[in-house]
Amino acid sequence: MKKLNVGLIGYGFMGRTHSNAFRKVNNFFDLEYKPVLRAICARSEDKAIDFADKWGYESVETDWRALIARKDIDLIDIATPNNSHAEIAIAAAKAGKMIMCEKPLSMDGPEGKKMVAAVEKAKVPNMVWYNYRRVPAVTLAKQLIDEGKLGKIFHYRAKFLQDWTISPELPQGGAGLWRLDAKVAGSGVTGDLLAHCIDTAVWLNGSIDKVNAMTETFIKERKHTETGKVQKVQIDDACAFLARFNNGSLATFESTRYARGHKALYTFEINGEKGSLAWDLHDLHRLQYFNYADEGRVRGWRNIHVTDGDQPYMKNWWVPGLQIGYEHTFVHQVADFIQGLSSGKPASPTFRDALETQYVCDAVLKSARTQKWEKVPKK
Ligand code: SOE
Repeated sequence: MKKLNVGLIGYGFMGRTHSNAFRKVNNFFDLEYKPVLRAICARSEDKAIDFADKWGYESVETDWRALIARKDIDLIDIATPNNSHAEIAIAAAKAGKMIMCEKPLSMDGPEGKKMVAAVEKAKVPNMVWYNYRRVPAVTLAKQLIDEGKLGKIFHYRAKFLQDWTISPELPQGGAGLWRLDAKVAGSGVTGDLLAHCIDTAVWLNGSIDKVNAMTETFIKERKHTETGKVQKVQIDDACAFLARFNNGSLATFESTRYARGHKALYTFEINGEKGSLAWDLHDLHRLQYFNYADEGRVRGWRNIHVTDGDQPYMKNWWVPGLQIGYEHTFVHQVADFIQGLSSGKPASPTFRDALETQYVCDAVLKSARTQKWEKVPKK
């Protein structure tokens, strides 16, 4: 097996999901390459050492430029907050490294465009970690839609609901809370949560033509962890938007961090002429399917337990009936990335694919400001 030497930047929640995936992928998938955890990079040396010990990285760096300069690194994995993705990715592309970048790709569309130009100019393999595409039930939804099982699609409905920022005492900024700081995150729920919904939606149902959005920031000021001062909150706490897809279907998208009782309730439902599909992250191994062609007496919603060997990814795991979970989606992402290296057919979403999501997010935020329908620019 060839070695794929990984240098990870960032040690937070996403650094853990990615590291776990790199470590496990060859145990479950037969691949041409084996990721080798060469180095973890973090500004704090203590934290980097601690992370390296826990996850088995061979070395640590405290400067990402030094990591990128290393000859023994093939792939740079970016798991840092959003405002550093572009600088790191562009430098890594110039150095000829492959890149896997945490979502969202960038702070906004124009920045994402520069990242796409950099990886395409350098011809380096690249991918963005929109992991929910690789939940087997979601991949099965994609297969069913592509096979025409839903027929013409009329409606797409998606939600991503959380409740972790309701307290006004919660500060903004710093480790763990940078998602509340617009300078670091770019936006609030739009870039953090709706970006997932948009990525899945565009993958399943094609491009979005235009959007009409509203946003709200419920808590207007929060103490900033880094300055200690009470500062204006500039992210969107909640966002809801209407969309028209190019295929003529109508959509509603909603996300908030103020839906008391919901932790990560990502759901979608798709209604077509011949059938419907529904999925729920809290029950991620199930896909609900309604097929109008079924005999009338037994027609109804099927609750498919996606654990069988002929369902996406599942032959690589346990035995039929035994389900997998969240972390496996990241393992699938690495497996597909590596298969893309071997086949020369890059796995999606590439930076270019993810740029489309960025453009939709920009149009959503613009529409919330203008209170008008906004066209999504072509990528
Ligand atoms: C936010 O709480 C968050 O961690 C997102 O940043 C992730 O992308 C999402 O998958 C789960 O929720």
